[in-house]
Amino acid sequence: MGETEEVKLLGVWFSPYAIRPKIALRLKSVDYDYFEEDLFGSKSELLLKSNPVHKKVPVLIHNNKPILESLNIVEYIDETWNASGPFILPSHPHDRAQARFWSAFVDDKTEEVKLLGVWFSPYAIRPKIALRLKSVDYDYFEEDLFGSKSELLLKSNPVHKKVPVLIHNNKPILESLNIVEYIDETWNASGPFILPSHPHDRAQARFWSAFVDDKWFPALKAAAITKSEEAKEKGMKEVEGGLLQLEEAFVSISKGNPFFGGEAIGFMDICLGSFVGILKAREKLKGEKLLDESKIPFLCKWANEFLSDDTVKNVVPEIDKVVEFLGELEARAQSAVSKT
Ligand SMILES: N[C@@H](CCC(=O)N[C@@H](CS)C(=O)NCC(=O)O)C(=O)O
Repeated sequence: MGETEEVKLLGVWFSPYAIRPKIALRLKSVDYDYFEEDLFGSKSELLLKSNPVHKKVPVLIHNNKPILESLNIVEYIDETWNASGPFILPSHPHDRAQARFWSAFVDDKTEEVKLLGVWFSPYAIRPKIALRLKSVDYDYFEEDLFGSKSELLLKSNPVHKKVPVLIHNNKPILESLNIVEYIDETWNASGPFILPSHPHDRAQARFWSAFVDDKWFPALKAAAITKSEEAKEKGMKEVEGGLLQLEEAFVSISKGNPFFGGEAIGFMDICLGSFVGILKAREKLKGEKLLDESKIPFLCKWANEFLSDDTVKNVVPEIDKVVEFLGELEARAQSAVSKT
């Protein structure tokens, strides 16, 4: 190798993956320039340009050519600087295959992510979107809430016995928005951040999500099931009022961007967006126009942007399927009332 050799390593000090190329480069006595990334602030242009697929560290840049994935980088170092230092991979093909088998076992099998949900639950949609944003693979278990709940659900969430439940390496995480925050923090090195980075913006996102879950949606649910026409009318007024407040919040928070989270889907988008399917289904089923362009034009546009976003597509159930389900649910509730 000549003197024109340029070796750069992008990493973060705490990443076990970034340690690997550091050891390999030292074994081979290769000089390099190290660049510490700020994964909690903003990633460098060089990282985004070098690893546009995963946007992750480590990245080795050798004479302007990026090499990605830590173990791939280690193999590259072993092959490129083969004349210096000891060999890193075993010399016999069988031993090499074995080393690759066990390294894949360590990297691919140490993470066990399970999600318990039901397809129609707006709450269960939330972790699905978050896991997709972070490109996390997981095993999904559909619960039967109308039949019998699984042992795993009852054991994991003995307090509420509700979905969603995320089980990460055998530890359950409960409550949909709590799960979304956990996903954001746990897989912080992959995908975009879900919560805003500034504490004030984060506090605001949590305020509005609590408004949606504790006030707005419960009002819609109560108005939907009450038998009293007067209570229904009063409840729907409250729901519409809530949407007007959310419209104002959207205009102020999104600052002209398509989402609450800015250019990409964030925490509040996941929270409120999980109910868009239900609003659209109720409109089809009952002609109840809550997403009314003449009253909340920005939220209407946002709702369509949300549903057509790549991360959300195929996660939110089809509106017609929800319409059918809501119809069945209503028939079930009515037959229960007529039996009493
Ligand atoms: N606050 C909870 C609400 C979850 C929830 O209500 N899940 C419903 C499905 S939509 C459920 O599991 N219901 C079962 C039950 O009530 O027994 C969250 O955000 O996760």
